[in-house]
Amino acid sequence: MINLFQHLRDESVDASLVQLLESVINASKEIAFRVRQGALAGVLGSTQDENIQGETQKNLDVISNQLLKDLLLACPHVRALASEEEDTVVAGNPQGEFIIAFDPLDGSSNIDINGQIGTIFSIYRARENIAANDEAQFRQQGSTQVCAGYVLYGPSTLLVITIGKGTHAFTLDTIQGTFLLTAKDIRIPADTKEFAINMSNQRFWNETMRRYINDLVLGESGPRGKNFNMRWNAAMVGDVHRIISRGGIFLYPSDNRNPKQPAKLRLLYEANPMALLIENAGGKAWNETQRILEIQPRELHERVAVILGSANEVDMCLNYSGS
Ligand code: AFP
Repeated sequence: MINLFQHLRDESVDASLVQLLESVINASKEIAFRVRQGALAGVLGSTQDENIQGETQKNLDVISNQLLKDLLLACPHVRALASEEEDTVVAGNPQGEFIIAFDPLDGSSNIDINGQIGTIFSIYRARENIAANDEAQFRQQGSTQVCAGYVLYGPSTLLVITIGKGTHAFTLDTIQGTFLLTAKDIRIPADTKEFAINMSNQRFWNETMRRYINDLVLGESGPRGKNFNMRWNAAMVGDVHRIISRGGIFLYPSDNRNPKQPAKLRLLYEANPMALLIENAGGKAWNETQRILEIQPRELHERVAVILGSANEVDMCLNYSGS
């Protein structure tokens, strides 16, 4: 098996991008160690603080964010970084070629129950003639990402990454401390019988989404004519990995719980990187009206509806009549 950096060399990846990825990988290995230690490392539980999202920060959120910031700001190729746990953009080297956005620990509500959690990252080329700490650096459509990936801290620690040509998975060899290529050019089946959604929000969805999901639940006794299974990890990184592994559709639709916040998932460091990974594995990723990678970002922490996964099922959902 070849390791990540041999793979990147084989793919002729830009040396400065490789060095940036080394910073991400080194931080993720530190995070993986602490996740495995759990209570023994004193990383569980919550802080007294809230992030800009209004969410209580878990100790591991803060630790993971700091680990990534320290290593990324020490990398000369990082001009700026944005994080779910940082209110604003953090400037790096003004001559850095890249900017990076990340969710340091996606699935925080799973930390204290030993559930699946992960780090999601998204890398763009820096924009010239814009200050390193200007949010405008990150107002780039997801289709311009040069690299996107996640590290899933599960029974094994996995890196799933795309650098434009295909989506590949690497497994951390904890003895050697290296990520080894374990799945190359992953392809997501176009059809599926598995969906992922938080059903407790059903009364808040629009009528079409309620009918689409209801018909999945009706299975072979309803208009779909086949039975479906449901999974919900409460960590996008875990649900997306299942879809990358065996197909499915993941939905976090808009809802009317809070008119000021009709959507939950963040465009910059959740929806966009996952959309690139999914599309480069043959899947589709839309909000309710357009391809996620074509959304023009406006705010650093803006939120979008997400419908992604097996291409034919995403199409079915987006064009649902239910007749
Ligand atoms: P946390 O990181 O706050 O746990 O949120 C995780 C997440 O952003 C995404 O990873 C999940 O798919 C989604 O929220 C779960 O949302 P619900 O808790 O509303 O099901």
